[in-house]
Amino acid sequence: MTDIEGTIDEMLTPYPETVKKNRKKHLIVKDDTAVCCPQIEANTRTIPGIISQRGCAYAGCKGVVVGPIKDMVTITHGPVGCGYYSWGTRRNKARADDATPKDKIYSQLCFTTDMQEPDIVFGGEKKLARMVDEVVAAFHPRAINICSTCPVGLIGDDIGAVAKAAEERHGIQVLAYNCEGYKGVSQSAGHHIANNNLMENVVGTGTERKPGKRVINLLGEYNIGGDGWELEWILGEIGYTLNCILTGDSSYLDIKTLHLADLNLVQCHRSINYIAEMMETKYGTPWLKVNFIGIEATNQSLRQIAQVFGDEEIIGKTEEVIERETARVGPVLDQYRKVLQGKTAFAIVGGSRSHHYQYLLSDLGMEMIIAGYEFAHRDDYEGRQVIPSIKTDADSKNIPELHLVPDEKMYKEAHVHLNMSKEKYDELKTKVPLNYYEGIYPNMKEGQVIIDDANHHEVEVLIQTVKPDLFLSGVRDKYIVHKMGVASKQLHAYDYSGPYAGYNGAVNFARDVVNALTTPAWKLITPPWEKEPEIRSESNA
Ligand code: CFM
Repeated sequence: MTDIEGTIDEMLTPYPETVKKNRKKHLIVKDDTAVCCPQIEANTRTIPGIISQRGCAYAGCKGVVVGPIKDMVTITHGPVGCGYYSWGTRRNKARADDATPKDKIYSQLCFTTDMQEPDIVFGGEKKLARMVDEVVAAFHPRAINICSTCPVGLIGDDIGAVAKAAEERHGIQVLAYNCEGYKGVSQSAGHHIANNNLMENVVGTGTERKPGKRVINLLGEYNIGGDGWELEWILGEIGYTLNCILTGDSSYLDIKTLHLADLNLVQCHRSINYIAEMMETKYGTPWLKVNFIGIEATNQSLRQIAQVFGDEEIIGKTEEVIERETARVGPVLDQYRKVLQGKTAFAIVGGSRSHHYQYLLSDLGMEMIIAGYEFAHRDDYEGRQVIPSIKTDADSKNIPELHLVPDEKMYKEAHVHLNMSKEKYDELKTKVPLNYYEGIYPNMKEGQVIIDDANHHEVEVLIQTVKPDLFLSGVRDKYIVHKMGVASKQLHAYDYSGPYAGYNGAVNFARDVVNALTTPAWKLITPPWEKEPEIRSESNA
């Protein structure tokens, strides 16, 4: 047994047998000699009683996918808590532009029906309808989202009917999302619910293609800390027309025209792969998994996009930007690398960032020795080829699968979208991994650990025994880990910093990590386990 396998064994020891058996399936130590795929267990229910870091379906739908759409008002139908705690905490930035002036930006506001006991007893539909009327009268949004929270599903309010009637009254689109928190095992369910609704009702309803030879969408980029804006100028300078960043700084108007783009780029596979796949089926739009976190990763993604379009002009301009930007930030990163070289990191983040940040860490001479996700699916770990073999359980059946067919009028084969011959497209597919994501596993090294849906106990044991130099996670465990004497950075909200994407982003990240690792504060901290014995409950003693 290797050291890390011993640590994992020890970590699982306090659990009852059934829990131990369950949790083992969510842990993989990378083994280069393994003949088969790891078959990690993922996207299944967290064991009751264990506090892990997941969110709920409402969080995934409202908080992640539809809430950031800047010119739509998103109403949380439910008691005030869900609306309040999902208000403005994700740093998905948005700005005014010609199409969306300042008075049409609502993504930073919080709208909720604030259901009270009488609404729970007698139903909240009338209150919701009144709220839609008030919102229209006061804000005149282009369209409205209604996101339901748990009690709405329990009492059976028909938000679809309320939305339909409101559409007729006001002549604007009102979309209803049955994204009650319990609809899935995590926020991942909410991503899917949101993707379905946008795809069914918004995408494809616009008619004006933005000008340009190469119109692209950037899907699954939420402009946290301004990441999307960093990519906007890079892609713009190279010669692409960025039609829509979904949903970072995105507008309802742009989402209507997603289908008019030539190519979809997918940054976060977990939250948006549904739209990418459905657009491939319905409109024939090809998609490319990209990663703009890290210099090498950014360069590789830009080169692959250029290859997809394939003309000399775009390939030349891409190389020019890569050369200039890499040379510009290189010396700055060299300085930071002096501090960071050889340092280790442990990351548990959502459903895609652990993979993305492996590349940036590696640019800085660091190694991610433990990589975890909260709610990823097996394909995010092992690659999309496993999708047909994933068993559907009762929880995944809660979310309707849309079975789309090619659109009679708007479907075009992928090579037509890219303005090339079928032969050339087939050849392109052998060089660029179109419509595919390989997952995090192939990028892990021998002996490194993958952990799915980790909980506080497991994080504590791993931090104490593996002693990484840096922990990358969220606010829920940031301060616990700080108190253990280990630097911790939030990779969800970036600790009020960012952007971390692209070239300038890499510099910002390196600076923040160097600051975190070198602050004199660490000299003032003695980790608790060095001065106090561990306190355990009776049943575990
Ligand atoms: Fe995608 Fe995200 Fe992520 Fe995600 Fe998220 Fe986020 Fe995330 Mo927090 S959409 S899966 S549900 S990249 S909010 S912008 S940082 S957990 S790793």
